[in-house]
Amino acid sequence: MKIGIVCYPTYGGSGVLATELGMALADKGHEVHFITYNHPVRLDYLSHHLHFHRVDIEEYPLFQYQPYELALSSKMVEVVRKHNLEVLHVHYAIPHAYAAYMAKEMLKEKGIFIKVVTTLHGTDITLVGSHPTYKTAVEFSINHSDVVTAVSNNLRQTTLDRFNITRDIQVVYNFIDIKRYKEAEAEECQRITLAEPDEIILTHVSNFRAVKRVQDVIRTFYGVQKEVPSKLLLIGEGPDRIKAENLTKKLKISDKVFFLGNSTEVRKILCYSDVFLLPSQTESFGLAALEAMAGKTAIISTNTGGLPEVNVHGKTGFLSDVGDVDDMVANTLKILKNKETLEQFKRQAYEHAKSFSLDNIVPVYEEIYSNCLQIEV
Ligand code: GMT
Repeated sequence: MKIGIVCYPTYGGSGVLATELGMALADKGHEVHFITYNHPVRLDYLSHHLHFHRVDIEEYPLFQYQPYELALSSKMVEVVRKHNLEVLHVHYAIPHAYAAYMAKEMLKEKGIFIKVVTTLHGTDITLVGSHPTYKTAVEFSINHSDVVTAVSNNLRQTTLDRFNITRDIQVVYNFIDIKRYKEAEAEECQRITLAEPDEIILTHVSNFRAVKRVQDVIRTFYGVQKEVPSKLLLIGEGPDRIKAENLTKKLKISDKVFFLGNSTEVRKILCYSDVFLLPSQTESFGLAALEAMAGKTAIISTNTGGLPEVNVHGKTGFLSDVGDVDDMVANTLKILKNKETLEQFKRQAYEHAKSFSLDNIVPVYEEIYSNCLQIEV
């Protein structure tokens, strides 16, 4: 099949998932075209099966805001026509689903009938999408896609609760390529460079937005390091990073906390990790937690959104109420009670991660594409 993938090319979960999906589809022989404003960060190679088309934006003095949707939908039309694409798979509703609808209508005028699959990822529904500024357009573009998927049961239900949806939404969980985690583990895991042999390593990966509650990560670590020798690694960049750094200074734990910035080496860093902290306010799925589980890491997370569908309480880690730092500390210490308990949680996390393996999920998307090609125009 010839598939166009539209996503945010950044470190956010939806862009990561879309990129991994595109690469997996190309590996299976499909022709995949990424259409986005920058080279996706996780796209490590291009081939005759894998292409990238940049959406250029023209600056014009009249525009206070550049009309990205216009540029994107025009680019979609151009790429669909030039490469005879059959399906456009757009990740994150805003503004991708809306731009895809416009592209579809423009193509229809030229006698080309492209199919549009929209995948809802989370904040496009829970935070930004349901805001009155965008709600009407988001609802319209969900209802006018050929197929709509959501990354968890919780996100599907939230979408149905918040919008007037007149169609089905299929749940397709996010996935990981478990083989690549095994490779990262097989390469030498340089744990010793970061911590003493008797020290526990806790990790957090995010884009440091308010929704991630990074200060709860720091506070949880503060409680843990009082009881157990440990280090905290934080990967990512974003608006709350400075606040988090200031909190580590205030709590006098700066020497145990490392801010590593954005990284494309997340898999390698996760191989050091014992416990992953994800105390988010809301999380439709928690791909970062799944990636940590694939790297054999136990999870301490909140019980919000789709997180309970990924992190199984008492098995892969523990769930706490949003903001209940004391409970997160107590749960982390339960996991760190002794070496055997920690190893058991890490093993169970890895085993559970396997059920979200690429080999199980990518065929679901392939089936969705081939089914939607059968939908009458
Ligand atoms: O919140 C992020 O880290 C980025 C955001 C995105 O769309 O780029 O993530 C959302 O999509 C991910 C992939 O499906 C999910 O794993 C995240 O849970 C979701 N984030 C939220 O719901 C806050």
